[in-house]
Amino acid sequence: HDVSVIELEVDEQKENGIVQTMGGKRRLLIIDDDDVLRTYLVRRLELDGYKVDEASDVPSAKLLLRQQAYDLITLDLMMYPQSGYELFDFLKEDPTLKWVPLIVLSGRDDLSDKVRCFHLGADDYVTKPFQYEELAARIYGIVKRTKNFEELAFRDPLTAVFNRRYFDHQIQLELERVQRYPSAISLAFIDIDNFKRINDRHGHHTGDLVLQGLAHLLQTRMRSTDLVFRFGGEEFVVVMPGTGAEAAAESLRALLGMAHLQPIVSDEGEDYWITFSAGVSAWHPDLSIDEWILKADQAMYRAKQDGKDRIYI
Ligand code: GH3
Ligand code: MG
Ligand code: MG
Ligand code: MG
Repeated sequence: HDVSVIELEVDEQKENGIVQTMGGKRRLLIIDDDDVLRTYLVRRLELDGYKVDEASDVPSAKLLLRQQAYDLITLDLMMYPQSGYELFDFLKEDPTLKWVPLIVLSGRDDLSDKVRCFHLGADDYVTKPFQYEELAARIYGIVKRTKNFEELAFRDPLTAVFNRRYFDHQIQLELERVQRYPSAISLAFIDIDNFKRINDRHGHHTGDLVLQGLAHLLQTRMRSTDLVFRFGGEEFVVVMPGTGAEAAAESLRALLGMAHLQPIVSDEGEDYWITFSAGVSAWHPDLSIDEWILKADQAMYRAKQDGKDRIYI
């Protein structure tokens, strides 16, 4: 059997100090028909803190990819009866798999294979034999970059809370969860009162600080399982899993009480105070997502009409 992996001497590894592990379990899929290599890779990667699944051919890889989300795939090209190339089309056609990072791990050192794989969407190409440490470093780098990128795409740059795009994505998952494991879930629509006046009197920069201040208050004072989103200008949405409407309204009233007691932001010796109005609605099985959001929005609107600075259900 040819040796696909060049093993570094153990002390060499230590001296180099290059073995980096990934915080939080990331899940990898190793697709290779070489049993020895695959088993070796799975063992090393698991020791480095990854969860690792393996497939020895394209059909079983497809099966796994349909059942499980992966943070990265390594793909062998020469496999039987279907070559690794046959997986590219499968990945490309599925919107949930299209962006999964992929490293080709192949014995083929041809320029044409490399060029073809990158055109097909591979993120990296490593030729066998390879050193484990180099592959691990490449996996680490790609997974980290992908995570940073996803993180950026889902956050509002001004306040660092989640953005509306992430809300659309996450609310779907939250609802699927409560449909499967029934429990309460509430949503609050929050809108700062007279925010335009803050901008007009003190300038846009102060307005921005106020938005950051409220985002911080929401992020730090709500439960850690609550999700905070900036929905638009001075509107925030909080999703509260496991919380009924009354309890949700109560925790927002407590927050409004804090805003009454202390300025939302102090900047260069100036204190800025705000109040906000909020509408809360609990989900129930007859409500679509849009109806659920609308209910909270309408409750917020009533709170505004009745004089602001209050929370309605
Ligand atoms: P109400 O009490 O009825 O909610 O009135 P309001 O003044 O808070 O609401 P309105 O919707 O009239 O004004 C919202 C303002 O928010 C208008 C817009 O200029 C400002 N705004 C939106 N996005 C930002 C932002 O990112 N930074 C700052 N500083 N202002 C913003
Ligand atoms: Mg092979
Ligand atoms: Mg508004
Ligand atoms: Mg407002």
